[in-house]
Amino acid sequence: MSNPGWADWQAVEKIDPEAAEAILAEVHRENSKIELIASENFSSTAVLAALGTPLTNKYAEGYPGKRYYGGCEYVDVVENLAIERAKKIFGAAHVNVQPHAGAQANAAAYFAFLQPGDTFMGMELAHGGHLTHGSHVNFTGKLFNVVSYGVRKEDELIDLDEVRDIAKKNRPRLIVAGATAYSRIWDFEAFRGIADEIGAIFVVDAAHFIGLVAGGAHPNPVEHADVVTCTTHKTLRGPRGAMIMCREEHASVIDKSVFPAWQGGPMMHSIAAKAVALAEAATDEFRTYAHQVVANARAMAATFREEGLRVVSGGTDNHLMLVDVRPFELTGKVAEERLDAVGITVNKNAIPYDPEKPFIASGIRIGSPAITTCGMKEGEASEVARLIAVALRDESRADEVAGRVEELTTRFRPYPDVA
Ligand code: DSN
Repeated sequence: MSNPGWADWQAVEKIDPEAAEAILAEVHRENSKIELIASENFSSTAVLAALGTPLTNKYAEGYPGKRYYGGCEYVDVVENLAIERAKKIFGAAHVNVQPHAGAQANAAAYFAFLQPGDTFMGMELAHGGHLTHGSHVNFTGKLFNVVSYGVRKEDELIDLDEVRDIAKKNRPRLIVAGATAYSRIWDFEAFRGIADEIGAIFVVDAAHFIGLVAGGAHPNPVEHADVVTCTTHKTLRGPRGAMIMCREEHASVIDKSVFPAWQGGPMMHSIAAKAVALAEAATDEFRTYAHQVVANARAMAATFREEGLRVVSGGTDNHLMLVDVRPFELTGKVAEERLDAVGITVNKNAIPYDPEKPFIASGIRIGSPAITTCGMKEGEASEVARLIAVALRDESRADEVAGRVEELTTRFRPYPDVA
């Protein structure tokens, strides 16, 4: 097919040189730093190309075949492609690919079943949960009566007996499992059983690990949950956005909750890019990728332990880990800054029962999805963990670490064709 020619970079440079300069600088940053933020990844050039298309022009409120605007025949095709691909990959009965972001997907999922004032149960933010799992600064904390579960102090794992006790005592109408900083496998079957004991809706927020599910490197929550929400830009490696999957019996309330309750016109360029990402996620190459993400995370956790840092809960089963930097007498904030100075990007993160405030924190969160996209395997992942330990232990070796980061990013970069 001929290139229709709309991806006209020179036009951006001509019309808006200031924005063009900042965009190119960001691509250069992505190419030249080691990216370890667990929620970030690098989309393929196919996904990026689909994002930059005239589908951004189209209003398509409604759903395929039932739109409020004319001219939707081609956007219907791309939305159906995304839906059918997601159904096949995850074994979902019903899929909605319109949520603009994870928080909007969660809002739509919750309000499909809840009214303001209802009791809602999710994971405590300070123990790894997300803002939309009940934080008092979020709509969930403001609109629902929130009860939270966390991890045990002794082993930093979710205590299912405690989850059951809290659920039975407070009888939430909806329980959400999922986190932004939990490195272990969730027992979805046990959560399902607890939800069933009290007649609650069971939602899994799979935003972080959905790509591992797609690649067969993580259990599939779709088999157990009433509703699964996820983002499409983390381990799934698609465009920034989200999806909701649910049982057939919930299809109508979920669709109505996304549109017209929570959103207006869907972003059809983003939905087209979701379709492309899901085509990629169905390949053998993606399966290999997902397993490598987990292997790399495990290799990093082992190296951190060897180097004397403490990995929360002792290790990882997925794509991320929390590293307690107190053994090196540092805070998460200082560690993040020190690593940034040598070209390694992480985020400071509270660890469970953290004595520090969240903006200081005692830990850093490390994720392997982005470096794995760049082609790193266990050897390089371990080396990156060792470089982190060196940079944190001995500031005088910063130049040596930065030099090695430069060598690694010359070989392992997301967009090698962009100078
Ligand atoms: N901000 C994401 C993360 O970093 O985990 C969650 O939305």
